[in-house]
Amino acid sequence: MSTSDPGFVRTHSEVADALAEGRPVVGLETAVLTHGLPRDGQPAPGCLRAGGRVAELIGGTPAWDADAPLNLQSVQLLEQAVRHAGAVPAVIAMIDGALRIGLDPGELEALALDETAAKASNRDFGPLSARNASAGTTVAASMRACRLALPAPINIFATGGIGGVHRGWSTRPDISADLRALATEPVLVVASGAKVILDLPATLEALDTLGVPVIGYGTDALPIFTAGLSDDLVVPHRLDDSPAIVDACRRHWSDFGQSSGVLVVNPCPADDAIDPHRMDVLVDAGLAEAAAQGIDGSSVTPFLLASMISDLDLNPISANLSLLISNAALAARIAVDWHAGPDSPS
Ligand code: PSU
Ligand code: MN
Repeated sequence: MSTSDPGFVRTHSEVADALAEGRPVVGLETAVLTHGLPRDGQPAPGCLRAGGRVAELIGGTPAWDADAPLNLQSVQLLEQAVRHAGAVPAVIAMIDGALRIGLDPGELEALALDETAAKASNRDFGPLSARNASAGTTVAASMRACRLALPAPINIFATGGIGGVHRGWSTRPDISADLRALATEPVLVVASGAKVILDLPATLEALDTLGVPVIGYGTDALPIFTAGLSDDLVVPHRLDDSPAIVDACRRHWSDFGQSSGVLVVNPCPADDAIDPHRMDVLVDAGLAEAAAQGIDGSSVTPFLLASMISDLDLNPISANLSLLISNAALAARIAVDWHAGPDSPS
């Protein structure tokens, strides 16, 4: 393992060198590896076709191995997309009790195969570390990790969809710590909106209350994760190119002295998106089944994804993979433009 600092927070040497030299770095989470994407399964062949969107963003047709774990290959494609755009990927996870910012390939593979890995939010760091556990990190946990990177914080991070306000919040206030992290950690997060199983209008309201700028990348409508764009939900701001997003963030943090995160929402590429009305039906059916089986809390998303994957003429993996890669690539372009600016603070 090559890291720059001993102790319970360690930045990988490749990431630390890039941060020291002011080169672009993009943080990536691993809850998607341990709890979001399954180990078994394939994207639809069309998703990986030569000349398609995924191929364009990773700089070649993906060398997909039908026998290797889907979750591992997906995160490897995210790293590839970040590198192709000219930035250094920093995959964040807890490994044997240490919070790691950047992993070696063997460590990533071991985590992908580790069925005992926990799902860590930031509240879980201390207790999980005390028992030397390994865990995938949520958006909240990964944003904290970005701020702990040495020798300088990482300020750009990509994920699939953030956590938010769950349906049924008025009887049980299940509100993701991702929202609190967005309110308090000055990190730009690129996501395709929030998880579809959430109460999306309530999630947008909460982001508003918390003072988090939500910026549609080339869209006025809220992206609904794998289901394309909302018919009726509007985001407060729209910016159409990466330099404008860099300007907005610089001014938000430096000129206006604010310390919240910034959420940039990027729609799932249209070719791979699932029809939103179809998605509504599937989510409702999946949630009802989860409730009937007594599944709740952080187990709901993996259950829902599995229930959709078993729907034979639908392949949510293609949509999920496609938006993850698209978000990683956009975050990397923003990171590159950030460092190409006139004065390039970290
Ligand atoms: N979006 C998905 N699948 C996921 C997640 C988001 O489609 O697994 C993960 C992200 O890591 C996010 C976390 O930070 O779920 C939020 O979980 P919770 O609602 O338990 O805070
Ligand atoms: Mn929750």
